[in-house]
Amino acid sequence: TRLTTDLRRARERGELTLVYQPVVDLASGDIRKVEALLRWNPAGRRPVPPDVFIPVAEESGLIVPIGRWVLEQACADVRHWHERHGVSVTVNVSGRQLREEDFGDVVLDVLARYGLPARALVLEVTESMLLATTPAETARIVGTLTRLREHGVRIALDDFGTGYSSLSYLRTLPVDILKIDKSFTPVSGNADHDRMHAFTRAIVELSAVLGLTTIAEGVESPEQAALLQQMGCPQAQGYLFSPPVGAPQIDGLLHSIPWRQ
Ligand code: G
Ligand code: G
Ligand code: MN
Ligand code: NA
Repeated sequence: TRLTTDLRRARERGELTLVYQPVVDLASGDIRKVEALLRWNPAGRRPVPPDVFIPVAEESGLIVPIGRWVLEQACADVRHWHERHGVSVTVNVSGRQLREEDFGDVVLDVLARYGLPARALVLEVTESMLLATTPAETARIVGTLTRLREHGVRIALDDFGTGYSSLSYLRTLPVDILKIDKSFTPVSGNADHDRMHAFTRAIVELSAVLGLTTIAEGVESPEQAALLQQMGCPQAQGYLFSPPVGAPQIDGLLHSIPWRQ
């Protein structure tokens, strides 16, 4: 398709960029991580949203070279943030990338070339990436993630709560961090909100019992942040703190955190 052809040239034309969204420690307000999110601004056209071009990139296989570029750029950008502020970068990874034979080597090579400790990198995977895999492929993905984890790279399970069998994947996958999908972030005023709060609380407690770090996504109000903190959720991201922004703006936020003033 036209989109695939254009996406194939996007990287060499410099049309791909990364923006970063802070992940905040709810108790202190400190920025602990930044999530790298890919953007595509084709010349002379409106930006194409990620939920449109990521699936195209996955189906065409272009996510493999694009994903390598994302990893490279994210590691280049986080170096300074990690040295000065102890901040890690979280990078979204598609099943297609994880199924590549050399994925583990590629990640370790990028870390080595930038002189980055493995701790500076978090890989975000989803439950849905395992939906269409054979048992052999699943075993290989688990093997790759386990190897990276032994080096100190952390693994986050993204969009938790939206998949089909969250608990079985949580048992299968080697995971350090659980990201609660924004549809579970408590909303006050919702007629059903006591019931929703019970779900959110149960996920936070499950995560804690398993020894995982919990991150709530889509936090937009101080009330939501307070409620999540009461539930025992340590970290959050969302428009309350910052939308995804360019690397220079992250530098600014790290030097003066507006929500802490
Ligand atoms: O802001 P938001 O619209 O950026 O992102 C939508 C979704 O697109 C994210 O939740 C994520 O699943 C996906 N996405 C964003 N950046 C990347 C990326 O670099 N790689 C992959 N595989 N997915 C990404
Ligand atoms: O990787 P993932 O699919 O979880 O990406 C998160 C998506 O959520 C991105 O598209 C990001 O732009 C978006 N997002 C980030 N913060 C908020 C928020 O506070 N509210 C809403 N509705 N969306 C958010
Ligand atoms: Mn994500
Ligand atoms: Na998510």
